[in-house]
Amino acid sequence: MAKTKMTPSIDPAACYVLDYAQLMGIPTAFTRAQDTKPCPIGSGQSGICCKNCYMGPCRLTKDGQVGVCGATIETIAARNLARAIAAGTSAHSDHGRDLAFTLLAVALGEAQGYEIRDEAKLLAVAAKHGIATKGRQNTEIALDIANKAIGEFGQQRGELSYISTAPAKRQKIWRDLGVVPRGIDREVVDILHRTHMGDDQDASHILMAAVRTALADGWGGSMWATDISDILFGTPSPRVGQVNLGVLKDDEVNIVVHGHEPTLSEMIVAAVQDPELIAYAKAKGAKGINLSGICCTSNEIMMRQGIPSAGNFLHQELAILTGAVEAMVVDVQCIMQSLTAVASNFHTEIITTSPKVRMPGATHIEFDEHHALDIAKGIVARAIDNYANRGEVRIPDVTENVVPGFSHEYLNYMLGGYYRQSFRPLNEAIATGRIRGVAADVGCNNPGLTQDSVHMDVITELLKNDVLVVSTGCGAIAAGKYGYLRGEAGLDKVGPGLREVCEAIGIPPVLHLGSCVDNTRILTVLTQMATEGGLGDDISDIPAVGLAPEWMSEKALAIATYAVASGAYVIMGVRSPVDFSDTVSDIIAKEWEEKFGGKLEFVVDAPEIVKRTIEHIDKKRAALKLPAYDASRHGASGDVPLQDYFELPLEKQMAELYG
Ligand code: SF4
Ligand code: MSK
Repeated sequence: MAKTKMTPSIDPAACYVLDYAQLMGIPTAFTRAQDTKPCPIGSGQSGICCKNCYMGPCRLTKDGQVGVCGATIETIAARNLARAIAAGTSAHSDHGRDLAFTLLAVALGEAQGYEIRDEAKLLAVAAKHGIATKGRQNTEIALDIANKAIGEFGQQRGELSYISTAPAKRQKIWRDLGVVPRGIDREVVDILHRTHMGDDQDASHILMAAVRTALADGWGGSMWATDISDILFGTPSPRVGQVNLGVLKDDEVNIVVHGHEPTLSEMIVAAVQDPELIAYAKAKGAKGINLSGICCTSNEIMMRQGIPSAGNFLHQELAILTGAVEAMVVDVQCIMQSLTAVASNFHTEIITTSPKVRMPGATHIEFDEHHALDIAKGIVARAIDNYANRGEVRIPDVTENVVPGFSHEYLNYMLGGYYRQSFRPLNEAIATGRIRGVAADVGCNNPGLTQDSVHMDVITELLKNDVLVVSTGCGAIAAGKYGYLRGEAGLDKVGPGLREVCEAIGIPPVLHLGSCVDNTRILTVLTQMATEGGLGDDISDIPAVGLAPEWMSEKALAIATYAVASGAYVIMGVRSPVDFSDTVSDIIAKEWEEKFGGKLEFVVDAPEIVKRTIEHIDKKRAALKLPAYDASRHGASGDVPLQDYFELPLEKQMAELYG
């Protein structure tokens, strides 16, 4: 096994555990990423590869080359990107479908342990979809919502109903361009069909269909997933949590949940609090049962229950390497096949739970929402039994406090108060230049980069420049590891205007909005900012940028595409999957910008990502005729106290600031 040549991580907890892996000769994604050269053809850097039929595969490495069927480089690049977007859409949306079936079971009284925890959200979601609520039982409303959601997966004609919640101008753009999704499954199938050998051969046309599919994710399957999760498990609001491997306990039974779906993990949260199981753990010599999470399952239960996070995507193997994990319970997405190989060096049991996911070497205990609590208790008991098999442990003493839970609903309340819920103060802080703009730093870790380094370089620089950062997925966990999700802490690194806003409202400089399906919360926030007034009337008018600097999954491409189609400028890092085709690179940047007002670019270096982000924000500020950003106007004593300041009409605020 090769020694890691690149610094594997900026996280001291990761480095500590990786040193042990190195010593023991246990391979991890960090070493494999360096031992395995990515195929330059498959990655789009030095060529392009098509394997859509068995006359190929066709590897095109020179300009003008075509495949056996005559397919050009741009056709193949567009088809490959479209298929990745369809795969990402299918993963997010299938997650939404499973939640809809759980809600259906709850409505029918068939789901053990679940209930409708958030009645206000139930009513709000019903209103969005035109479902009657007056004089009806919650279960009746939930039944209609579940059936509406399930129906949208198989819908063949018409429009997905969340489309009508986008800004009016955006809806018109989509309708005029013919990209309004008809049904969620239909759009995924459409891409698989049109990219089959001998179908759509026009790169631009293929990619417009990919946009429609991505919109079926962002304004369809993912939005259903977020809303139904909130109905069943509660809409997140800020709570204190902890992140990093130090959340594992050396004297308790450690259970780590990993994947994406909150359905089973919420039941495990309930099961670990069962007095009988706690007593059972004590009888086995442990001091208690300690639950933590990895990846987006972790985000789901940290946002709602304050359950600690053992880390982001690249921490999944590392948690096992501590020797302290009795059971790692996985569901769907982002689960490395290497987990069982790493676990074979320790006592850790890997437990798969989804009917869709089996792993050789893992124990399969299939999840069924009709008996969820019993299944969760069985898993916890199994982990307790495994405690006796634990050997030496090495848990790095590294944790950080975090305050996650900034749902769109909480932001509304936080900014406007209970009686005047509103995004106006945020819009006004941007309009006056206290906040220069907004950036969403989202997405994965990628072992081709130093873990968390680009997330942190980008976030740090943007905060210094008074750019408010919102975050989801593994990017949010990264921000948490380095102190940016800690209430007022970290504000010494934040620009003066943003700092004032954070101090006045009492928020961290980076707002954790949830898991990767919860990028839809960002769409909702942007929609409300666009309709609130003062920042134009469409998402594309807002001084905001989407960033996925360490992305790795197909879901990230789907998210980026629906964000672009919604009007956002999105910059992804790592490398471009369409690098070898200038035509396709131009379509997703220039052509999409003309059509949607948003564009997709791939930029590797953190300073360049920051530069383009700030340039875009300033360009949007200028287009809105807002005052140019000037940090020297803020932060000095003598400023009008922010709360009073927000009470003034916008013209007075401008006069206050600019004379
Ligand atoms: Fe080659 Fe065309 Fe078949 Fe692709 S579809 S593998 S380019 S022959
Ligand atoms: S888990 S998709 S590594 S964000 Fe949502 Fe993290 Fe990316 Fe998976």
